[in-house]
Amino acid sequence: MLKIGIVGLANVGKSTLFNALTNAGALAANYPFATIEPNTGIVPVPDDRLAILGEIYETAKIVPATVEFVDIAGLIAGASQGEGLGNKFLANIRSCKIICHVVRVFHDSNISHIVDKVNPKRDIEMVETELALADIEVLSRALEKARRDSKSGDKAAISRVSQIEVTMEELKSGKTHVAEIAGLDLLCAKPVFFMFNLDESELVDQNLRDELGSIVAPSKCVFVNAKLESEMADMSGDEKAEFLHSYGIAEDGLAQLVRVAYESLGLQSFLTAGKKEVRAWTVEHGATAPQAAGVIHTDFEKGFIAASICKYSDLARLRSEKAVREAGLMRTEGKDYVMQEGDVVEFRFNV
Ligand SMILES: Nc1nc2c(ncn2[C@@H]2O[C@H](COP(=O)(O)OP(=O)(O)O)[C@@H](O)[C@H]2O)c(=O)[nH]1
Ligand SMILES: [Mg+2]
Repeated sequence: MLKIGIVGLANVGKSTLFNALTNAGALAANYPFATIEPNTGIVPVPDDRLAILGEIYETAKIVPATVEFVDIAGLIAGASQGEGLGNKFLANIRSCKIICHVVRVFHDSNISHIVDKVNPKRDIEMVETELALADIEVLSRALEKARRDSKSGDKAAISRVSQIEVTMEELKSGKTHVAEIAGLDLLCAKPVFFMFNLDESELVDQNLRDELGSIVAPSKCVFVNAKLESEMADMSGDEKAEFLHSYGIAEDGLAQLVRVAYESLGLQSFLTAGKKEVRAWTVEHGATAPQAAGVIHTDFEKGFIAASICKYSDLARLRSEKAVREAGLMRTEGKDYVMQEGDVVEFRFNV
């Protein structure tokens, strides 16, 4: 499952957002250390296609793909040194696939800013510095070990020493993104995207969006208002759509966030559908049919024979598998087939 780690300074709206996204009841409070234990929540990936497939296949069982969010306590300067909440919560994001960096843009004199006032660029740099410092610490430990191992003349250990040294230098000289080193789960090696928490009144301000986007480019970003997101958390689909429309917004925070996380990681979804259930699955771009089968079950990959595939758009238009077949739009694909977004698939396999 895709695991997304939420980071950012304290009081930028992480827990408010996390609550809205997961309804998990994390504590949102005007206090720097409100979220002391990491909170984990699992949420369905929004996908309108599933309900339509449910109608076509006459099943009520709809299983969306899921993503996991980890909300951590806010970073303060010195977090990597074990001040405040220290390394403990930074360790919680090492297991995440991607980092969602939440940045405060909203103004509210009642909500204290950890430094002084709203300054997205400086805040981003502060968090990046803490992440880099935390990685430098991990690298220092790994370097000691690699140096010991290399004493025997072991080639792999010797090359690891230089790899670690190079990466440490990069981070010390201010680079914020580095290549991963096997086994270290470096925070600065993870893909990251930014979530700007804007004032309601500035949410659709295109100039502001462009300005913020250029701070973080080429990383992707999304724009939300955490308070609106929490108001939407309890709304039905129609109500939410109307609410979004009234603010001139196309997608809610979750939909934006998942879309951008998928784009950043090169992920796509495929669908399986039948009377028993309709379900969405996640694979990387470029995955072959057997690899996609392996997402469902490792045995499916090993025993892969073929896949019957049609496009979701054809199925949605023609309203039945039979009609798709009759129109010649159902294909049989072999082991070299590269999966496409929106493929509706039935795998054939030996077990
Ligand atoms: N005005 C305003 N307040 C917000 C917004 N987002 C969060 N807050 C408030 O800021 C405080 C800190 O939020 P929280 O989500 O706990 O921040 P965290 O420390 O990053 O987890 C809470 O009192 C929230 O209600 C926002 O978009 N606008
Ligand atoms: Mg929090």
